Amino acid sequence: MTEQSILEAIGRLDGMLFINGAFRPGAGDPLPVENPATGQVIGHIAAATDAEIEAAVQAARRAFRPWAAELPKTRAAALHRLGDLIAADAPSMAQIMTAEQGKPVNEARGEILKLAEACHFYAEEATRVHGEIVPNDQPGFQSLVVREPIGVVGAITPWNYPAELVGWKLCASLASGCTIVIKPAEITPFTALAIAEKCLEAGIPAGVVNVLTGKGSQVGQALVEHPQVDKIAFTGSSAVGLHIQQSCPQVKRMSLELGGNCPMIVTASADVAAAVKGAARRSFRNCGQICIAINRIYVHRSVYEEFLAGLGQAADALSVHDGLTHPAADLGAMASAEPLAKTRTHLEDALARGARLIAGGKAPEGAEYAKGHFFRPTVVADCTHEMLVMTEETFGPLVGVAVYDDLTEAVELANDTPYGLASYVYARDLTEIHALSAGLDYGNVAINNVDAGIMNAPYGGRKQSGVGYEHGREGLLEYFNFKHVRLHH
Ligand code: TAP
Repeated sequence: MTEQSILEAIGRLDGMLFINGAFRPGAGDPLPVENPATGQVIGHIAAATDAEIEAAVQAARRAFRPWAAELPKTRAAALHRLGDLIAADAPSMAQIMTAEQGKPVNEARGEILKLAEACHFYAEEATRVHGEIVPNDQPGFQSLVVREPIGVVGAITPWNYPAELVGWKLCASLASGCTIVIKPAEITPFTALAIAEKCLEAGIPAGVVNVLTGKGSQVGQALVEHPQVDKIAFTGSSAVGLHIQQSCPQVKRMSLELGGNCPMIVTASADVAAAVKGAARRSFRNCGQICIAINRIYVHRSVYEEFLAGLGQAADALSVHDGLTHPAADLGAMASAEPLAKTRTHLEDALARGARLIAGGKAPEGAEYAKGHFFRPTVVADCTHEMLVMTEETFGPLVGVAVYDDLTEAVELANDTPYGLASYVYARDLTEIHALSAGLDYGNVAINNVDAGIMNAPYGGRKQSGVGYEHGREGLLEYFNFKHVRLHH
C-alpha cells in the first residue's frame, strides 16, 4: 500500500462511529490521531457524545435477545466468516495499525492473522458450551445448571495490541450470544473501526457490535456507569482497572486484564544462548509495550556475564525504523511520547542508582527518527529492587538484569511485586523447573520459551494484574451466567 492509499483507507473511517450496524460521523469534538513514527496527523476521532453512547448501548440492548437466541452454529458461522474476511484483508489492516500504533507492518500483519485465528477458535468453542445435570438432594428433583450469555458487554481496550485486545472480547461476545460496545484506545481507533467494517461485511446483525471512540475518562467511564451495560471487559493499566472497579455504581460482572512486571529466571543449568534469544524477543518486541514483556531478569552468578554479553549483542543487533517504510524492522516507533518518557525516567533512575549500561540507552540517530518516538533496545545490569526498572512496569524497550546465587532468593525476588501476570524460566534441570513452576506466583509461567499466552489456555493475571481470563474455554465462560433450574417431576 502506498502512503496515499493508507491515508485513504483511514479517511473512510475518519471521525466515524459504528452504531447499530452502520457507520456514522460522530457529532462530538474531533481529536487528532498521529503516526507515532512521523508525528503526522493521519486522521481524527470524534469524541462520542452522551446521545451517541446511549444510542450504542440501546442498539446492543435491542440486539441482545435475538442474537442470544440464534443457534450456536449460526453464531459460529458468523465468526468463521469474520475470521476469513480479516485474514483476507490482513495486509491493509496491518498498514492501518502501523500508521496509528508504530509497530512494523510485518508484526502488525501477524497480529491481524492471530485475530483471524481467534475468530475461528471461538467459532468452534461457540458450539461446545453446555450445561450440566448435577446430583440432587431429594428424590423426584432434577437440577440443571444452564449457561446463559450475560448481556451487553462494554469493552475498553489499550493501544499496544489494537486488534487482538479488541478482538478477543469481540469473539467471546459473538460466540456466547452477548452483544458489545467497544471503546478502543484514543490513539489507536482505526484498527477497531476496520474490524467493525469486517463485522458489517460478515453480515453480523445490526447492534450486535458497536464501536464508540473518545476519551476513556468520558466514553469508557460512561460504559462503566451505564446501568444497561451488564459486563465490563477491560484491558489496561492496574490504576485504571482499580478506578473502574471502585467507580462502578452498580454490581456488575468485570474481567480486568491489567498491568504486569514480568520476571525471567535464568538458572545455572540453562541453555544460555536460548535464554538470550528468548529475552531479546520478549523484552523488545513491540518496543516492550506488552503486558507480558520481560521487564527484569535474574541470572545465576555462574552464567551472569555470559548472559549479559549475549543479551547486549542481541539488543545491539536489533533494527529500529519507521514500521511503514521498513515493514520487517525489529522495532518501530513507540506508540506515543508517554511510554517513551517513562522509559527514559526508568533508565535514568537505574543508572543514577548504580546500574551498568550494557546496550542502547538512547534514541537512534538520524533524520528518519527526528519527529518520532524512537528508542534503542536497552539493557541495564547489576540492578536491585531499589530501582524503578525492577519494581514498576516500564512498558518500553528497557530490561533490567540482576545476579542471584540461590534459587530460593531468585523466586522471592521474582515474586516481590504487586503484579502476577506472566513469568519466564530458562533451566534444564528438572528439579529446578518443578520448583520454579510451583513457586512463581503468576497466572502464566513459560519455561524454555517466551510465548506465555496461547489461544487454548486461560490467560489472566493474579494480584494487581487482574481478575478473570481471556482465551480458552475459561475465557469464553467469562461471558456467561449460570442459571440453576430445579425441576420437580
Ligand atoms: P490505560 O491508560 O489503563 O487505558 C486503557 C483503556 O482504558 C483506554 O481505552 C483508556 O482510554 C481507557 N480509560 C482510561 N480512563 C478510563 C476511565 N476512567 N474509565 C474507563 N476507561 C478508561 O492503559 P494503556 O496505557 O492504554 O495500556 C497500557 C497498560 O495496559 C499497561 O499497564 C499494560 O500492562 C496493560 N495491558 C494489559 C494486558 C493484559 S492482557 N493484562 C494487555 C495489554 C496491556 P484512553 O485511550 O482515552 O486513555
